[in-house]
Amino acid sequence: MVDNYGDVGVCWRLARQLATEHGIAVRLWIDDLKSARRLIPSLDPALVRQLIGGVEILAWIDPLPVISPGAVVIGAFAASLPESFLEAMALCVPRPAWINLEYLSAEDWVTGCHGLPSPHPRLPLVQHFFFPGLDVGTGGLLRESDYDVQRGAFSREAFRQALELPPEQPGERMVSLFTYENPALPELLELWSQSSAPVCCLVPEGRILPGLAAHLGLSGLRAGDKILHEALTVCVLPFVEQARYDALLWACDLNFVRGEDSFVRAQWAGLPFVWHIYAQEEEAHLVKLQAFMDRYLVGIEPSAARALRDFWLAWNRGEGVAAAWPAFAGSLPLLEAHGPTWSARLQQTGDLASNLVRFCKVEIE
Ligand code: TRH
Repeated sequence: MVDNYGDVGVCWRLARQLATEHGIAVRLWIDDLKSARRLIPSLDPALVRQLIGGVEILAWIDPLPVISPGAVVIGAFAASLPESFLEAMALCVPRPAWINLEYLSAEDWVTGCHGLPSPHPRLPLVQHFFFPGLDVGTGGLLRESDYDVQRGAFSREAFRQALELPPEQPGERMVSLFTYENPALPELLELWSQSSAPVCCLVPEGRILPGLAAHLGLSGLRAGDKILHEALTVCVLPFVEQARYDALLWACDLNFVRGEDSFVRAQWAGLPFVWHIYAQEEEAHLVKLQAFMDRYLVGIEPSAARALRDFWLAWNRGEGVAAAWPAFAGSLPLLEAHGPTWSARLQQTGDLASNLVRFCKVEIE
């Protein structure tokens, strides 16, 4: 992790779910406890071992302490396991199930690669690829079994009060902005400032604050700041514990999300969203972005589909955002209606943690 939280975010979410919903003893090795503390505020980065939320969290230090491997070993996001640990795995009887948990992609090849074995070149170990995904035949997406209960208990009014947000104005659109730095940000903010309907933009503390402050003519911004700029109100929110991030999505009419985990949570929220994908070399990410849009937009009225494609591409390229906004804003009611249909479709794949447990118990000998 380098000022990104997706990797630890997915691992922490999965670990908690395996522990609390499946009753599994989970050890989570993290190589950057300081960054992880942003999502897990009770974490003490000075401790090499601690128990939080039913999960044993261990500092991934070099050399790794001698420890007997669990029945299942998951290397997430291409993490290479230390040689000494692999050797300990090879000596286990029976040998642990060894999973390589991959990044999420909506590309077609994922279904064909999900579950494939990959023997270790030297040791008697076989690693299996486990791909999150959108379709039946992939590992699915992480979704807690009590998600609907949590959502049902959510009150937008209580959320506003807890954050001491200004009272809702008639016709106001509430937007969350959790995104990477973007040269198009000033353009979008200017558009919202000039819009006929008020826009309340909730920005979690993070890397876009300097750019945002510069646009607003301020030397800096911090959690709690509320700035009124014509029709736009910008409210800076504290970065909250991971389990509380969903509430921000539920509270808003439109969510800007990024990376992997917040992108998935926006889909469960079933509300219109804009995905800022994590940039890769040679624009490989744009292929992934297109693959997702192709799936997500099936069944949507063509003009709304076109509006979403244009706006998402403009946002990800960092240009043409103002030109693409009016049509996108106009299509939000259709996208709002589409959200629950999409979320229901995703649920047909089953949740990733349950799929993973079944895969380890049933499909790996
Ligand atoms: O932080 P990210 O950009 O993570 C990225 C991507 O996952 C990318 O694929 C990966 O390769 C790179 O990290 C290293 O975005 P993401 O995935 O949405 O993760 C953010 C996490 O932060 C997510 O779990 C939600 C959580 N979060 C909170 O816990 N509290 C908050 O207040 C906010 C705004 C987010």
